[in-house]
Amino acid sequence: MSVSIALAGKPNTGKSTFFKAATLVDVEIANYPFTTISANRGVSHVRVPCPCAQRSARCGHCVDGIRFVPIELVDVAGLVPEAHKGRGLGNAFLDNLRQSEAIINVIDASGGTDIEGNVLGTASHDPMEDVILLESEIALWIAGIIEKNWHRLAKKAQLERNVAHVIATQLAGLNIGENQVKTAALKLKLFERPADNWESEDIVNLSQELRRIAKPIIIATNKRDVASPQNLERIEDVCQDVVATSGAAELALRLAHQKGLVNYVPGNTRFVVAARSNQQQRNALERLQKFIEADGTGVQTCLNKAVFDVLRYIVVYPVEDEHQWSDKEGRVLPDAFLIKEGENAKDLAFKVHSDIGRGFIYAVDARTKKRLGEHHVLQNGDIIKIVASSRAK
Ligand SMILES: Nc1nc2c(ncn2[C@@H]2O[C@H](COP(=O)(O)OP(=O)(O)OP(=O)(O)O)[C@@H](O)[C@H]2O)c(=O)[nH]1
Ligand SMILES: [Mg+2]
Repeated sequence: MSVSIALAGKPNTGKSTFFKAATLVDVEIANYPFTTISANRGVSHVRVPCPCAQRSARCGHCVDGIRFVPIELVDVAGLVPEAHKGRGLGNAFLDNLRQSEAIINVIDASGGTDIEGNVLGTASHDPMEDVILLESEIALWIAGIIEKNWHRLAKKAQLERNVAHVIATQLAGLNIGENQVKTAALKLKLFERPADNWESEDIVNLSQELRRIAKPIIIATNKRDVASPQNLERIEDVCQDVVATSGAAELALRLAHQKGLVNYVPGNTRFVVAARSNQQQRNALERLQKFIEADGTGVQTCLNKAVFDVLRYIVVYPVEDEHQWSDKEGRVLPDAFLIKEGENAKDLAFKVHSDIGRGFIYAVDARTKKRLGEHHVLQNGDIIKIVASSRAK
C-alpha cells in the first residue's frame, strides 16, 4: 500500500486545484464552498534525485535524473466549524482521513474567504483561523469516537489493565496504534489516574495529542499569488511545517506541459517555453516564470515535506543484479520503494514480497557490493539486492 496523504481544510481554499495539479485527475473546481462532495483519489508523486544520475546512462524510469515516486493523494470535501457534530457535509470528510498518514491543511492565505469558504470581496479573514479549525475538528472527531462508549470502555480497560489497548481498538479504523495511544497518554500523565476517573477534558487533550502523533498536519498557505506577504510570514512565524503554495500556478504549468506549450518538470523553478506558443501565451508564461523563480509553485515542496520531513520516509531501490542495478529483464532501477527511516534489509524484503521476506538470507549494497545482514538499517537512496531462499514458501 502506498503512502496516503490527504488534502483537507475549510471549503473553497483550492484543495481540488492542488489535487488536480498534483495528480492530473480531472476534478471539479469552482469559486464557492462545497464544490467537492465526495472525496477524489489519485496518484501523485514525491520527487527525488535518481541514483542513475551518477551513471553515464539514464535508467528510463526518471526525467533526466529526477525520479518521481508514487504516493496516494486524497482530496477531501471542505469542513466547517462543528463538522465533527455533523455540520456542513458532516462527518463524511473525516471518514476520508482515516487511512491518511498525514494531512495537508490547504488554507486560503489571501484571507479572501470566510471560515465557511464564502467569498468576501475583501481580504479581511484571518487565515490563522483556518489553521486552528482543522486541528480542532480532527481532535474533537477523535474524542467523539473515544467518548462514544467511554463508560463501558473504561471499565473494560480497568479490568484488563490495558487502557491503551482498549482505546487503540476503538480507534482501529483511524490508523492509530496502541503505542501511539501509550505515548500520548504518558505525555499527559493520564495513567496516574484510573480510566473511569478521566474527564471529558482529558479525552479531548488525549485526542489532541493523538492527532499530533498520528495525523500530522502540513500547512499549505495556498493562493500565495494573491496573498499578502504579511499573512504568509505571520503563519510561517507561528506554525510548524508551512509551505507557501499556489495550486493554480502549478495547475497552469502542468496543463501547459500536457499541451506541449512548455517543458516543465514538477518542482522546478524554471521551464522552457515551446516555439509553437503564441504571443499571448508567452506573456502569461513569462509572468508564471517570474512568479516561480525563487521557490517554485510550492506544490511539490509541500508533498515532499509531508513524506520526507514529517513522516520520515526514505527511498530505496531493490534490484536483482547488483552490478547492472537491474531486474532479471535488464530494466535498470525498475522500482523505488518508500520505507520508514530506521527500517532494515529484512523489512524491505517483506515489502518486495512476503516469500522473499520469509526466505531472506542476506542483502547486498549494490554500490559498495558489501553483504548486509537482516538487521542492517537502510539509508535514503540505497540500492539493494536481496538474496532469499526459494524454499521458504
Ligand atoms: N489565486 C488563486 N486562486 C486559487 C488557487 N487555487 C485555487 N484557487 C481558486 O479558488 C477557488 C476554489 O478552488 P477549489 O480547488 O475548487 O477549492 P476547494 O478547496 O477544492 O473547494 P471545495 O471543494 O468547495 O471545498 C477556485 O476559484 C480556484 O480557481 C491559487 O493558488 N491561487
Ligand atoms: Mg474541492
